[in-house]
Amino acid sequence: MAKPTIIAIEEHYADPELTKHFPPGAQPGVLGPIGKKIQDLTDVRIKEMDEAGIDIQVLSHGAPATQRLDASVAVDLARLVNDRLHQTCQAHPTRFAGFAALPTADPKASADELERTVTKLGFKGAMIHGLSQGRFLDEKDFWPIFERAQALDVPIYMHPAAPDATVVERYYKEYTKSFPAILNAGWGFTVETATQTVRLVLSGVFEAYPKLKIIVGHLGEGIPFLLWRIDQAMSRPENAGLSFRDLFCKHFWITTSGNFSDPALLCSVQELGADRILFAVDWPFVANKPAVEWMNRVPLCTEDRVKILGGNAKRLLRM
Ligand code: GRE
Ligand code: ZN
Repeated sequence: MAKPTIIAIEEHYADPELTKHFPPGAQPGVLGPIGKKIQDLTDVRIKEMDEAGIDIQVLSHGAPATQRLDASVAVDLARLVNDRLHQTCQAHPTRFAGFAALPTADPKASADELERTVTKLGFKGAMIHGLSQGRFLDEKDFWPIFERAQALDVPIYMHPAAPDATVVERYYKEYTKSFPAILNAGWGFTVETATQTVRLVLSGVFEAYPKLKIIVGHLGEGIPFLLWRIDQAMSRPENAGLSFRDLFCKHFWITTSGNFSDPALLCSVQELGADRILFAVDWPFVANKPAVEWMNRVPLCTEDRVKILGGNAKRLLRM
């Protein structure tokens, strides 16, 4: 059988024009060996893609991108950063595609920037990282972004970012020194993004925008495993109201980023179906090769494996 096309869709880069606006320590990935890789857009990146057999990376800025910046800075900066990402994609059109950074402090400007990057630059959607200046995405002020995403028929990728400072203080501080990853990949990212997911479903945004598409990484941030219990506790079917499971399964796509677990994948396939699962690595925080090697031995039929590796991305992102 011919090698299936492999498209990885949560693959980060860092633009120095943006990272210089981060407070020190706000992005775990800009220092050290990972920092070197995340800023590389050609050499190590393409070499490591080739070594693993990854054909295309859909590039997104690393967390927290423009989510913690004031509108006075973020609107122009997002435009600049997206234009620079577009240049990278144009230099390697067979290897890279892009997700936009949005200046969420200004929701209307974010909707306009989403439209500009999709219609003029060929971007595949946008990625939003955690809270926007402390505010949850389900607040109605942000709905113009979802309205435009639906109109353009592109997904919004809800990526984690570090928990709010009050959460760090109350829930994690005793362990952050010995286990800094408790704030990100180890636990904090998961809780943060699962919470945003639950809030989004409860908010009514999917009733308002019935064709809205949302992507979450890390095999759904635990939601597939917990779906029965969440649905049992919070659905309101008695008056034709919310069915949590129906809304989640209708509006969400999940990726394999940084979570190469057979039991978690099989649970996700059972809840959402193989059409809703897309391959991602989370490079450079996670290595490419183990991700592809894992996919090559997952206990799924070839047809499903090929869909997850690239077929579903081709359809969802129109590639
Ligand atoms: C990320 O995906 O953005 C990320 C971090 C820090 C640690 C792990 C990780 O920013 O996946
Ligand atoms: Zn990531």
